[in-house]
Amino acid sequence: MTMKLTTDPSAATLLPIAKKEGISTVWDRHRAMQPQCGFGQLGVCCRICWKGPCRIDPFGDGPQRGICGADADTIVARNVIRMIAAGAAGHSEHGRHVALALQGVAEGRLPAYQIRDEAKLRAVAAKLDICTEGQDIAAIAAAVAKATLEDFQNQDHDAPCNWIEATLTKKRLERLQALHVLPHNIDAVITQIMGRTLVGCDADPVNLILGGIKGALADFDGMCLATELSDALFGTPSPVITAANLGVIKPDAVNIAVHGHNPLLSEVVCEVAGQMDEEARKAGAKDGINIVGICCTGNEVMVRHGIPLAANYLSQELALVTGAVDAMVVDVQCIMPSVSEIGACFHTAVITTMAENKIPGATHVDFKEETALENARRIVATAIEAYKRRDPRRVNIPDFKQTAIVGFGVESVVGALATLNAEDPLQPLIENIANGNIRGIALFAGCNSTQVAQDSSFVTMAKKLAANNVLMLATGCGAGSFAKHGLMTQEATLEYAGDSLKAVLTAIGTSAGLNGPLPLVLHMGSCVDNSRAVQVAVAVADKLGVDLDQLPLVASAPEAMSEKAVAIGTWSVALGIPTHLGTMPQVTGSAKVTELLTQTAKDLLGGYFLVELDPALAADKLLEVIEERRKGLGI
Ligand code: BF8
Ligand code: SF4
Repeated sequence: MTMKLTTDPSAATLLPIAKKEGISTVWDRHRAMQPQCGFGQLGVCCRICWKGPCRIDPFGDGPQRGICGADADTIVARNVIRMIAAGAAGHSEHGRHVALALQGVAEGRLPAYQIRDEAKLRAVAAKLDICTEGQDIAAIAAAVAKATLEDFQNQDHDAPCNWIEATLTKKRLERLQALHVLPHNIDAVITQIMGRTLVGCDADPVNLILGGIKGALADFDGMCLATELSDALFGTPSPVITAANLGVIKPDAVNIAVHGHNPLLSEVVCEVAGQMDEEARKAGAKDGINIVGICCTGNEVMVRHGIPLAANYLSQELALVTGAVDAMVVDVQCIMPSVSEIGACFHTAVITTMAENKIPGATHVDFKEETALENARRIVATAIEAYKRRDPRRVNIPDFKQTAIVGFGVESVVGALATLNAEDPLQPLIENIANGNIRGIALFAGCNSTQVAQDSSFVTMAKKLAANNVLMLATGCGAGSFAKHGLMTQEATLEYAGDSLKAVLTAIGTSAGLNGPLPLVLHMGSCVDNSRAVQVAVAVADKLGVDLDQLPLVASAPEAMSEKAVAIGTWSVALGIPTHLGTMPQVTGSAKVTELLTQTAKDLLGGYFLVELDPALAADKLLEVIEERRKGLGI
């Protein structure tokens, strides 16, 4: 029974315990929600004005238009682009936060932060065409922050955002410009989507979807700047060996779970926890303080500092059911509101930290960059206090954790390749793609969803693609899935990679000093770090003199659920990447919108959505796409 809900062995162990304790989880609520609304699933329900709600009869017997006259195509298109706007808002707000922090550091206002990677900041400045000669690091930080914040302020419609312009291939920029979908200002583009989808505005599904694509590209811009500026502030990831799954929670430590997305808070919590370790020991925790990660905040601190990952999205509640998490500190996004109630069943302090993200029943510590150290100390002290109330009889930590080698940013991938060819690091990768040792590259991204047994589609697809010699990158909860299931290990490469892929990963890993192959799937970071994968692809495309839609590159979100995934998937398509979805997108009530996204997009952009719920078939289809692309390149 439980194995149908999740394939994560630690989650399967804890579900019966949750049941015994009378705790309802995401899977119980999913069951209680059945049958789910068919109109919503098709995207044909409109709640945009109070004459509604309206819904279109998909069988053609009932209403074919809403009260205002909107048909299924208009309603579906409006709904989906509002999802894109929400996703873009989430990512870019995160990015803005990081950019403002960089500006604060440049002005000497934020003692909790510094530029940890000056080389990265200089590289970013060069990328943005900012002259750094004779400038000190604070001046460079100020200039980079200014150029970044322009992406939220520029009012010239013809001048694309700085980051997107600095990031994509020339051909891609021209193609997007010709379609008028290059964003000039992230905030403005999101606002336009909200404005044009009001009652009585844009009703043309094609025009609406193009507006959505622009919003998705604004999302991409926000992700690029969030990733790169976080690297400058907190360090650029490099390979590190760590562990994943609920077994990383320690019985004799004060366990603090950092959960959400924005590293501004979690970085300081990690630092302060080190300073307060002795206090935890005095409180009786002989292993001191143990920080563990959940969701993308977890991925951020994992790839930068090797902090172990306890859970991806669907098992966040189960971290609390272990009875051994003393504090769950949350910032923004993907935090189930149920965590405060479950925390209250135990001794756990659930602490919200962002003024615009509170949860009833949680303790709120108003986190500000200016007072970050003080805020973090309060959070850690609260965790130590909670630890004293922990009931050891209710502790159930599943004995499951897997080793994970993580931290593959662009720099570390290029660095590893440079050990084979220092003059021309990309050459070994390109050569192996050209000669077919690597058939193609797949980027796994996105969430867990209760529509799929947790992690099962990720793992099934990855094993099949690996056997067919596809190089795999991962971010977000996809990366969490692979880490928890042992696919970010050298052993996994030896066990699952096809012979030629195995040989390439072994050659790179050995020459890079890993004493064996690179892991089977390379962990690039959180969801905003999907931008890292694009950078690798752009570098390869530029070197080959082709555009992204010619590369044997595919993306997949086999268990997607969030509006952020809708935004990411859409920019992936806009960049020319065939993008697989393993959960049903809520657009099928409009044949026109479905056709636009799965077929017309191919002509317009080169990328398109490919929907396949069966993971084994999905892998086959992606392999076909890869072979088709190879043929196009004549390799
Ligand atoms: O940004 S993969 S469930 S945690 S939305 Fe959320 Fe989806 Fe996880 Fe990270 Ni991304
Ligand atoms: Fe109905 Fe039109 Fe109002 Fe939507 S905008 S709820 S379709 S009347």
